[in-house]
Amino acid sequence: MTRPTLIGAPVDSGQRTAGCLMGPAAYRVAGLAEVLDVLGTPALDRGDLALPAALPACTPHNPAVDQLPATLAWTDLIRTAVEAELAADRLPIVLGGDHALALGSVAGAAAHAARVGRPLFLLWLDAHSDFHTVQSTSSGNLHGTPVAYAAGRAGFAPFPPFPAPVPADHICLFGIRSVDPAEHRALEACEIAVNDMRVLDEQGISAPLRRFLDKVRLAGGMLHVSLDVDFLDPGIAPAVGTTVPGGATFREAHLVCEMIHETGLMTSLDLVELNPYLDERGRTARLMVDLVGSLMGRKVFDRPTRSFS
Ligand code: 4U7
Ligand code: MN
Ligand code: MN
Ligand code: MN
Repeated sequence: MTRPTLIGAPVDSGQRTAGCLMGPAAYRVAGLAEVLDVLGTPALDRGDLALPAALPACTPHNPAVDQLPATLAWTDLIRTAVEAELAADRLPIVLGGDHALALGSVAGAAAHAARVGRPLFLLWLDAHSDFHTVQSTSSGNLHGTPVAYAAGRAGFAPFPPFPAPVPADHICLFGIRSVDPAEHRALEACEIAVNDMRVLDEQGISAPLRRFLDKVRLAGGMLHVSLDVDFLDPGIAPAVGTTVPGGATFREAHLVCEMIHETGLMTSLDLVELNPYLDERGRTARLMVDLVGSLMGRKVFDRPTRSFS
């Protein structure tokens, strides 16, 4: 198993509810490193990335956009950090921080995948589709844009062009239950798999996920997993600024993580949107750490690994 590296990314420029910058510390307090030790995959902890004192001066064409200079600087830092870990044959786990950090992490994964000539696939576990562009966002919160950036959509000036856009049929949105009209129109015009909660209610978690993981395996792909806390039902994961009712249950979330582990396909991971200031005695941070345990191989019983074909 590839050794994990923890990259603290206390990004809070992608939205306006203060607190996400406490995320990396909360994961450490909740025992993330210890869980990985017990699983026999100890992590290298690189500490937290930090923004330079001077940020690039830039003004967006869309006046609604908030904190663009900081998000541009984070994107560059995180892209470089993720790409370096993948090049060193390690599994980067980015500890957020809000979801704007995925503008950088997916770019790093895509740059690496292009360099080694492997296709990149993206599994987006989220209540939201995050398919706005810098141009289309009306809230101005850039944590709602990373899927569109990864897909190579236009409307991202002044961000650098995405290194190697992820083809739409390599992207799987999972757990979706909040999509803005502009995102809806754009998603209808492309081949991205939108597994909204209606699909998961009808088909369960495992069939749609297995379809996607099979595709990744058959293509010999790399798999970037981006786990937004609001994928989970707010009843079990209250520490998030953008709660949406009707999310994944405790067991559904663990099953997703266990299935991903069984395939051995995951090559990079984001943990995003945890806002410890909104938590109840650390329960959301602990749940996220437990889910990483499942992603990295914790199970109650060892079963022979099934092949998903
Ligand atoms: B998250 C939203 F309007 N679509 O653009 C927006 F509903 O990373 C929410 O998934 C974005 O939490 C949520 O502001 C971004 C809103
Ligand atoms: Mn998100
Ligand atoms: Mn979300
Ligand atoms: Mn959010």
